[in-house]
Amino acid sequence: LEMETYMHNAVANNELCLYYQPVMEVASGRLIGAEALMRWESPQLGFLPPNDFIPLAEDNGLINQFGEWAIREVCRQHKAWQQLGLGNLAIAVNLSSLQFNQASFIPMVAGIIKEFGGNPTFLTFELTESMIMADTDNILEKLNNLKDLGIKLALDDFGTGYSSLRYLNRFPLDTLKIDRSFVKGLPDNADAAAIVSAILAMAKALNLDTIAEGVETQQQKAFLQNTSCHAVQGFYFSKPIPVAEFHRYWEKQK
Ligand code: G
Ligand code: G
Ligand code: MN
Ligand code: NA
Repeated sequence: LEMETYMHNAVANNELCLYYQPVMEVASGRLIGAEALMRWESPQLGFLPPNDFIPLAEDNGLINQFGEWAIREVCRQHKAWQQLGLGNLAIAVNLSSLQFNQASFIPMVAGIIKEFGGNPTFLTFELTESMIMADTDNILEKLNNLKDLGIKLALDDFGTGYSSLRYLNRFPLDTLKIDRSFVKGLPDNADAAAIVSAILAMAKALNLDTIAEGVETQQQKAFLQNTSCHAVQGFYFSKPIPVAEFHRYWEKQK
């Protein structure tokens, strides 16, 4: 397979890059963080979004290398931003379940954190419901290991999976990311409004932070403000953008 051949050299040839989607605090309207989203700029295949190559990387195992690259890259980027005096933004990275289930995952992460001096208070890992619902007994231990390293944990696409509500308490999660399929119906769709309100009330009761994804309109933002969602991301603010563009976005809203 042609793509597979090129994929093996993507990290070595420095062809992967991260786009950053701004995350805004609802109450203040200020930029407080970003979600890092991988792209592959292949000289042979062109510019590829993650849905075009991550499934294959999960099949052939290269996701481990790609995922390790992404974690190191956000640590490097955060350090560069601090050295530029740009302040301390929270940065989230997506994990794939294959990567998370590797025996070497925790030592790999610990090694990167150590490379960058420890205490990564800026760093969040985004997990999916299926990852923490998997039938393996060391998941809690792994999540605790990540927390011990100082990493925050967010549950991505919340509401679309099969998570039992007791997992929200049992696992050391920090943040729920409300899936954009619910946000899409706001504010007029009564079911969407009820579901989002219920998730926000539950998150508050369980002391979990909340980020709503896929916010595209002022009306959606207003609904989330009225229901005390903590943070939002979506095309209304910005799509995921390259670092240079992200710098301009950051400067502009200061
Ligand atoms: O950026 P975009 O919205 O096209 O991302 C599409 C999907 O790809 C999302 O579900 C996102 O979680 C996933 N994705 C993006 N970057 C990464 C990454 O670095 N690692 C993994 N495992 N998934 C990613
Ligand atoms: O699964 P995950 O939440 O990581 O997916 C992030 C994906 O959502 C990326 O592909 C990103 O481009 C996309 N995305 C981000 N904001 C919006 C939005 O406001 N509307 C839509 N339709 N997609 C969005
Ligand atoms: Mn995500
Ligand atoms: Na999501």
